[in-house]
Amino acid sequence: MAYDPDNVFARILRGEIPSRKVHEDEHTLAFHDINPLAPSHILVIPKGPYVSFDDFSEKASDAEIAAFVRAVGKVARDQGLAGDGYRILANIGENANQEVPHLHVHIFGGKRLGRMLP
Ligand code: DGP
Repeated sequence: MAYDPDNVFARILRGEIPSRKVHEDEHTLAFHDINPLAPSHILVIPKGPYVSFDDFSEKASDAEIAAFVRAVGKVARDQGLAGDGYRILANIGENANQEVPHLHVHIFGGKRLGRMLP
């Protein structure tokens, strides 16, 4: 799938849509999900134009991948989630019901989460 430069997260990256940011660095941005499913529900996205984890894992530079992984861990720690635990999740494509075609990892925490089954 070609990257759609007008998807909602591209617009957040360009500052056209507001977001509640919790982290930003050269390669990544993290912000609160607009429709939180847990007391803490943060989305971490790369700044580059990647539709999903599928093309990110293939095309992103080592620096982008490292920054992204580091950002996910840092955001979880900064939100105070590391002690009690949390969940990270990425939906990829149709079978996973990915809604926004820009890679995002969800961080869920702040409560005892249900078991995740397909
Ligand atoms: P997914 O189903 O994995 O593609 O999740 C997309 C998530 O994006 C969903 O939890 C809601 C969130 N979302 C959609 N539009 C916006 C928005 O404009 N701002 C923010 N902060 N989150 C959004």
